[in-house]
Amino acid sequence: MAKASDLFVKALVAEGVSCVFALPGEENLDLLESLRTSNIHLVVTRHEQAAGFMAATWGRLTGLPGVCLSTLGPGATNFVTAAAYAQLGGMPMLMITGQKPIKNPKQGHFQIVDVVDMMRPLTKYTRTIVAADAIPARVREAFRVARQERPGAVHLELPEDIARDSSDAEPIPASYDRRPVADEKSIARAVEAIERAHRPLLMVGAGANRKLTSRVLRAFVDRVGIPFLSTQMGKGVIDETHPLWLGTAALSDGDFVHSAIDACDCIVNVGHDVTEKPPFVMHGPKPTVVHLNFSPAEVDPVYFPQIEVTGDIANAVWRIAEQVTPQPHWDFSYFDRVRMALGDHLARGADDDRFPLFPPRIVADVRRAMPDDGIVCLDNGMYKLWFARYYKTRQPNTLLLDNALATMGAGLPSAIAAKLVHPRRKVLAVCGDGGFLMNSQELETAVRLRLDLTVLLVRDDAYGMIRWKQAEMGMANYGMSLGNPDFVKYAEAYGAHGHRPANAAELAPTLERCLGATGVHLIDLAIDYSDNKRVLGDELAALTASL
Ligand SMILES: Cc1ncc(C[n+]2csc(CCOP(=O)(O)OP(=O)(O)O)c2C)c(N)n1
Ligand SMILES: [Mg+2]
Repeated sequence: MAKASDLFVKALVAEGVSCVFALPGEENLDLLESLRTSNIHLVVTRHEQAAGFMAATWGRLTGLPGVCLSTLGPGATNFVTAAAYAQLGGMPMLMITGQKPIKNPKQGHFQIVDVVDMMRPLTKYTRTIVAADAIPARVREAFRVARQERPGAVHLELPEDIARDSSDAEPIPASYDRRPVADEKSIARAVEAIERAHRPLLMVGAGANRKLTSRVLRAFVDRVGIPFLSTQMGKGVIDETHPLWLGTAALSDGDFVHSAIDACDCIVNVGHDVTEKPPFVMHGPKPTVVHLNFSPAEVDPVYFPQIEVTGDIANAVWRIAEQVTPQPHWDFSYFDRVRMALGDHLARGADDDRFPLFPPRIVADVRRAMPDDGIVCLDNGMYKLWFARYYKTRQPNTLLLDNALATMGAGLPSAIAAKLVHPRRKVLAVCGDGGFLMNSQELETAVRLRLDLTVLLVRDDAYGMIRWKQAEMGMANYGMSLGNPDFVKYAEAYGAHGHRPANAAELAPTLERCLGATGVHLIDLAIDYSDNKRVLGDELAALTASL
């Protein structure tokens, strides 16, 4: 007979778990003891939300569910935002929470929240483990469901008396399983729609960033010659320095990508689903939208594709590429103009030397400092739009951003997880002064783990993104200004290194130095958002109208 908590850990190991992000409580102590004697790396964090963001990012980057652990009640409620982050972002993640004894409770309702029910709308699967013998099946099912397309969050509650029980059950091995492939008739329909169109376009969404689709998509574009654009979470699947790149749907409207979409008559939408902010809004029968994804399209007032190709993306793209014959009636001349105008526009501001810094200059300096496989992890704020629009992403999952829950606070935790998954790659978190302070305590975790990591903190002393929206809506500037600590001293108090460029020219060498050094570095960088409206609003509207 084995102790139930040992069996639980054995089942985790059988699923390939090598790291657990945790903020333990007394209800987890048996499980913790079983983890102590396993080969699993325990990463203790300073907030459960951060542990959850890390586990979700682990899942996002590896495809294997990331695992996080918390106590009952307050620990579990702190997981809620991370659960939504994983669920909406399509990131496989398992949350394990403790619970008081269920067979013989002795403390009334102290700290008791119905965690399983609380997790129901935020997860694909949530269960209490009520018997030690049930552990193998529950763990296997949780992992199977978390990984299955579309991936997401799952939750298991392990009460302390069950954890202390014993069982002679063994973990259930994973079955041999392949993703189903699309039906030949749906492929034929897609091919026909593409060939019949005059101006077909390819759109790459988040789902394409989850699996190994990069090579086939690139081959599709090269062979068929159709221009492509991407959603924010689809960035990097095809190298954005490719000559057929038409940009990223970073803004809601009025950008060059939207002109291209308005002009096209067929969009092959690969890996997109409605949890990501819509890259385009469907109004009627034009354009023909071919939804190509692991799962069928969820119909929404703004998304109701006419053709669905459901099945493994890579396989479907490869088969379509084999069958599509480039057509003499295809006319990409308008898209060529869009591409030229976009290229000109993106180059503007890259060497602007104002201080505080102009966002395109920051993006340009970061791009020059980061190797192609370096990972930039964004929190949520105004700079996300600038990065999504300007940062030419060259490899899959090298610009991690959240355009699904779009929560603040995930920048630093996701960078910590990215560094743990890819210890040899350069990792840079980019955070606003608002979002950074939501989980800045994790600087301690990064320092304790001896990670080599840089945080670029763009400081406008405000909730800049909302201030921008407020101005766009013609409202008075109100309720957005912030005071801030001295971030250099703040970093140093954690045992990290603080830097504060004093002019635009100092940013590039500071980035270079931090990314090349060991340890945790924070760059406190003053940013100037005063041109948001001019560049992203008025200027773009005029330019796109004149195409
Ligand atoms: C958890 C959470 N709270 C609130 C919001 C709404 N929100 C989006 S961006 C933003 C401001 C972000 O400020 P900051 O991090 O300083 O970035 P900035 O826009 O100033 O560059 C807010 C409040 C959110 N997305 N997530
Ligand atoms: Mg700010």
